[in-house]
Amino acid sequence: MKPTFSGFFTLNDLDECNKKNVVFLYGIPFERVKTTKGGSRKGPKAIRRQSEEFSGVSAVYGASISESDYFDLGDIHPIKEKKKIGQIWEKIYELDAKLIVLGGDHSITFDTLSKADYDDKTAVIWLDAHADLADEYPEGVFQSHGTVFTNLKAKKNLKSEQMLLIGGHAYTQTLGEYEKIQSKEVMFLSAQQLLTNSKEGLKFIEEYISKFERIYLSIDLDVLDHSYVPTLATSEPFGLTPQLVLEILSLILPKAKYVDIVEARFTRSNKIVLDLAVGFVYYILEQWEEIK
Ligand SMILES: [Mn+2]
Repeated sequence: MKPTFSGFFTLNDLDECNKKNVVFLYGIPFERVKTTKGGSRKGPKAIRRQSEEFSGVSAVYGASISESDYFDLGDIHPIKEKKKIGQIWEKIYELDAKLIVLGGDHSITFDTLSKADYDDKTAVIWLDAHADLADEYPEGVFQSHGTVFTNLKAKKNLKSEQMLLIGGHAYTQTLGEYEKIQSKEVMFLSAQQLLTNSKEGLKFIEEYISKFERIYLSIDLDVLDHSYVPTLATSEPFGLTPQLVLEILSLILPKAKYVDIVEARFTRSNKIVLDLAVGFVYYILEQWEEIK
């Protein structure tokens, strides 16, 4: 049997759910072009399995998960089931629901967020070591984990102010991306700014969020320092601590409608990244419970 995220009910038929304010979760076990070590496609299954081992009662977590409001929709194929993603969004807007998506590599963010609704009060925030703002990556490839936010900005006609990259610390893979950040094609708060003066950094995030009503949030686990997530395909030194990520999340989550967690590549001997991913999911649920 396929594992369900612990605390969630399996929901095979969307029409069966008519409850307001619920949380949906699905996985996209998918990697597009790979220039780096593969394996993030195994994330959804492994994270669900790890959720069964995880202690939700700790100094960080209360035991307040109310399981009747959480529904696991299983895994979705981003190309063959494009239509289904659109239908899920319709349901989410109808029920005032929220969505958590487990990747997959970072390209899967585009599969879901390109089907979402946007207005002037909507912002896209991504936590990431890199900008993912290439026009093509690798050369000749226009849809990959390196081009996600270029594609989303163009497709949805988003303004520079509507896009914020947080925690970049190796933030370019190409010179073009560096120029885009320099010329403020998106807003940017680096890992170094946050680590040097976290008070200032968190204040910047708080002020940014106050201008918006709805946030779509993408967490690339490589925003964490290399030492926490050495198994990732593209982890980098001088990144954020888990504690700082939690503090950032607590500011963003009250307005977040969507959160994805991507690039959870692990090895047989090191599965720490799976615990971090599960921990973030429970933290997200707790923060959302508080604003109900
Ligand atoms: Mn990324």
